[in-house]
Amino acid sequence: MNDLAPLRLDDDLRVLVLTGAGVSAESGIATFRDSNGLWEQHRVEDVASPEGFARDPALVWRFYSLRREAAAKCAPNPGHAALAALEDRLGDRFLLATQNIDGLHGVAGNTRVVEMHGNLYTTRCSGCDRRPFRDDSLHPDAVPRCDRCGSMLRPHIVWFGERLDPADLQRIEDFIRAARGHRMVFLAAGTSGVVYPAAGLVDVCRRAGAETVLVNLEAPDNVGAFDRVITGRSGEVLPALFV
Ligand code: BJW
Ligand code: ZN
Repeated sequence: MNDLAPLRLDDDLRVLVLTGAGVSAESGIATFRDSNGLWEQHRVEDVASPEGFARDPALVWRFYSLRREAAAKCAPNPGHAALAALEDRLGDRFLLATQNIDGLHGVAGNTRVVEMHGNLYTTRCSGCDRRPFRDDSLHPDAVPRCDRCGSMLRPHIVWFGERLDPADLQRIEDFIRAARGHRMVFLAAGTSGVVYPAAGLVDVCRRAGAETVLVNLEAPDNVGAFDRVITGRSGEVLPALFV
């Protein structure tokens, strides 16, 4: 049964939030494991993997161009706003780790954000070490090239089989370590709990003594790891969760 009791905010509280595609669903952005994980008959793994990019980079750029175009029309929803308000109240006692690449947490006002899987509007070179750069250009037909070295450009996104940025993981680990000895809540919202290492954060936080809370439309794979499970839409549950 749903336990809708709000979480009490006190001066000792540290909150690590993990969000997934479900949090952006009410903004009109499709979740991953909708449509049986297919995109125009392609498995998502094929358009979001280094092997897929090597095989057909134009297809991958079409996929991400359409997603850039679609996400640009979307705005944060009340779930995003609730997390921005929570950061306002907690300051450095708050960290948001998101698997989403749509940037909507930043638009909503969150600044303490780790974009674990990259950013839809950032591009990098597959050949040289120029810094990843902000880029909202669309490439539905041809693969863009680096104007420094001529190699193919690619979205700055962590695909399957790719390593997450160690600095991002370190930032999350540091937050958890600093929260030891304090009251800590790990709150996951809108994620199916199948993609690692994000799906393992709940266990890491449990071991560090956190209370673990999940807000999701349905019970995901790792539901057993949570102390509290609230099934519902994040845009409706999150605004009522903190007092
Ligand atoms: C709502 C809602 C509403 C709907 N309100 N809720 C350990 C075990 C097994 C496998 C592995 C392992 N460790 C690593 C792996 C391999 C792999 C992996 O996890 N595979 C699994 C699928 C089995 N992981 C990796 O490859 C990662 N890399 C890695 O581990 O590297 C190691 C390494 C070391 C040394 C050298 C080299 C490598 C990288 C993972 C990157 C994932 N990237 C993607 C795609 C790119 C981003 C993009 O294009 O957008 O990121 S995959 C895709 O899944 C995307 C998402 O961020 C991610 C998570 O999905 P999410 O957010 O959970 O969405 P959904 O759709 O699955 O779920 C939405 C949920 O919301 C549902 O439950 C709905 O019910 C709910 N919902 N509306 C509330 N309104
Ligand atoms: Zn280059």
